[in-house]
Amino acid sequence: MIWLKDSFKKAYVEKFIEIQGSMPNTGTSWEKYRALVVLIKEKMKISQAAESMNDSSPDQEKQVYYFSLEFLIGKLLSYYLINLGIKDVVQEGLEELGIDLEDLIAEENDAALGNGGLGRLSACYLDSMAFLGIPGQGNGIRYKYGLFQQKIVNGFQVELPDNWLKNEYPWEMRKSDNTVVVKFKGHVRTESIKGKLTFFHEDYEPVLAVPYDIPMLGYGNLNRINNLRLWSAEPIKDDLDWVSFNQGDYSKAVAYRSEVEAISYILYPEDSSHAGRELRLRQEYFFTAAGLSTIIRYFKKKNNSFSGFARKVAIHINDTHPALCVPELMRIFMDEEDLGWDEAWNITVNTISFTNHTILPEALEKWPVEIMKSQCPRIYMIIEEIDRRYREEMHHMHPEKRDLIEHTAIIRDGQIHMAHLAVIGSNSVNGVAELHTKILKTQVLKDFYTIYPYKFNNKTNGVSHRRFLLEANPDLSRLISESIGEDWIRQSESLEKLLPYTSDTAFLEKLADVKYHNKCRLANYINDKMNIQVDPSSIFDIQVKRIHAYKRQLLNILKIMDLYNRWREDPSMDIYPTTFIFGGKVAPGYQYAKSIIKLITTMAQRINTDPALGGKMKVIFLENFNVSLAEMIYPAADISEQISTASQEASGTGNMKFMLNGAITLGTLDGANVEIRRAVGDENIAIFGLKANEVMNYYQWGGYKSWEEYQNFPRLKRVVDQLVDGSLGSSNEFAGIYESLLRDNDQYFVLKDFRSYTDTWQKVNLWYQHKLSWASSCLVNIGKGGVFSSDRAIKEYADDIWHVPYQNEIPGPQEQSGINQIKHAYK
Ligand code: 26V
Repeated sequence: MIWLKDSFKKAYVEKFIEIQGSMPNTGTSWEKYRALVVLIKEKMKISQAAESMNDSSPDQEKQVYYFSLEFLIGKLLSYYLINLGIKDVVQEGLEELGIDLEDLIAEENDAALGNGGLGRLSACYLDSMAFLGIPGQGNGIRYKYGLFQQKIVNGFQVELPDNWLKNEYPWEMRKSDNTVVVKFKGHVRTESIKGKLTFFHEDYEPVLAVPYDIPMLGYGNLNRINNLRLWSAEPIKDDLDWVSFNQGDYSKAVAYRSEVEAISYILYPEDSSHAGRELRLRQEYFFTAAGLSTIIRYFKKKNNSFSGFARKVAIHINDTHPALCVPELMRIFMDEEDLGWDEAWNITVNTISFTNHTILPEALEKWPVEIMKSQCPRIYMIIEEIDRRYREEMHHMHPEKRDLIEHTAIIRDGQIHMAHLAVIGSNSVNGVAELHTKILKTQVLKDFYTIYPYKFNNKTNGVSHRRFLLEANPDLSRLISESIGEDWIRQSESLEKLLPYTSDTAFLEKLADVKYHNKCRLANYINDKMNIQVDPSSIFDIQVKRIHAYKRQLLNILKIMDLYNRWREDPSMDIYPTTFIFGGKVAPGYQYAKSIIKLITTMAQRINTDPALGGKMKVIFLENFNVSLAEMIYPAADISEQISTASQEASGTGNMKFMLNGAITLGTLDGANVEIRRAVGDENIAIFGLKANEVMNYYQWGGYKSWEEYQNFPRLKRVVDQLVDGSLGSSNEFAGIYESLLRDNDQYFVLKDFRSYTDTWQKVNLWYQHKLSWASSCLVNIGKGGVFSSDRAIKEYADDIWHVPYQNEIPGPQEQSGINQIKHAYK
């Protein structure tokens, strides 16, 4: 190993000198970080180039393109060092140069080009595709500003811009040569040329789409480095000339420039309500059109007819945000490649597949016809034609079902229904957990399910167990590998080999030690950031996720208020000391959820400073929850709060990350919690509350009276009253919450589930005190967590939807070519 370390040191020092013109010890941490990234990136490029030289066969492998407006990738350096198998060597080598790798890792900005679960899922899926050797490329937007950074000031959320590109982002590579023009606005002129209707898009506004590629490197697989291609919008070079030539107006030139730059300026921070903003539509068309042009260009290099397109290309659309892929692909085939409608339509549908991620009606995308028509006139014409043909076909097949046609049409009441476009224009429609898929089939998309039953399928979400366990929890990973070997890193299901240890006291004690250590790490962080001491031997009861009414952070804080009331009444109450931890961002305009943060921080202030409690309870709101913080939080959790109103959380993925780190889920039977319960068994999870069918029956038929719950349970009445009776201060800050619960009849059944939630929490609290039984259940959760790896999910997508092969075997040490190759590169 010495040779490797020495050659790394030599290469690193040379690279540093080449970039900075000085020795590393004179540089800043940022400069040292950048030199390391550039060095690694170059080694990857060498291997990529070698790989493409091998790819001379005329028969191109099928490519998967994952279109998503969000990729929440987090930091890459430390993770890639692990994937390359060189973290230890690099760490030691740098240490000998007087450099602490941790300082360099700290320099990297989290790439936060996503809001939450949906964006992180796309990042996990790219990770697994690279690991499994699937040629899978991501396609998205290079937002200049990612998800806002959250500060808590006087207990309120304040948003700060996330200027993540301020210092340059050394992982990305600008590919100016692959720039394309995306056309907005203007008019379509139709002309019959040799008997064929031909369409000319004229007076359009040209927008340059410039791609930046970020390499996606999977564990031990340097042979397959995929790309995340992110597009940046720029005005055409001679924009002044262009605009003044066309419009003769200088102020228009200025307006043009800023309108163009707005497209990739910032990520929309809403993830649960569709506002129908023009700029958002421009973002959607922009990255869709740019991404498709890359696909077509690459395809044409290798093929001379489009007949085999769907066999060589799979395009996946992550939610409806890229659904304009359907009409845009049609446009390219017909207007640019001269295919007829029927052939173009066949290829389009056979190429595109679609994942739905939410049933919240307010999140379903609908675009006013007028906006679509003015921004994308040719696309609008094609959507109209798809709609017309769909209606005609349905009328032909089901002449008696006029309602069915109206319910499923794409254009209705002056709006374009993007989910309908996505379902009609794709060959596969999947939900993200069993329950969610069932709700899609029987409620939200039930009419489509009767028309196209064969399109519907379930793909339960998965998470990268290498990022959220191997990287995030090194102590647990070591303990696992020492006991069952390292297979689990490549084959997550091997974690099941841990199950025999559930009765091994010595092992369970080690497991508890690891957890304690991780809790100390988080406790230190809390102390450093907030100057609050929390006891690492207390229970860490954690809820981290976006703040939203349906996720019911409110239920959690009402539980804490109730506990605090009871403790003050009876200080001898037998409850094990607990630290309640929250984290998560709120969309800036979502006032209700902002008042939930204020309620949490108000209670935290009160409880944390109450000397009479003797530290039995602490409440922490961790600001700026992001991927890096998540990696510290999951390993430190005892209780994972997954308490959404049943039926509302499509899947959840935090639930899986907690589970893999040995936390016990306290949750409703919602999303993937249903499958987690099935995997671990009733005795290793704590389930409470209404079931999805009960909730949906109430929604459909009524019959719920939140007032009665309030009246009939004094402990509940007391906490609800405290929201407005002055106990929490004189302002009427929480009146909105109070009204949502009583006047608006508690849409998310917080009051209805309060009793079973607090009872179940109390049982969990008692259970924790039986250390061995608890640790044994934690271990069952880890052992059964393997099925929730994104490797499993991606294999299912590859088998059932994309029809692409993947590497499934565990290579022996000599076959781990990626690692061997990089070692070779360093020689
Ligand atoms: C919707 C909208 C509406 C317009 C404004 C911007 C915007 C941005 C994102 C979305 C999509 C929301 C859907 C979503 O995030 N679903 C979550 O997907 C996770 C991954 O499948 C899943 O685990 C969560 O349960 C689900 O809520």
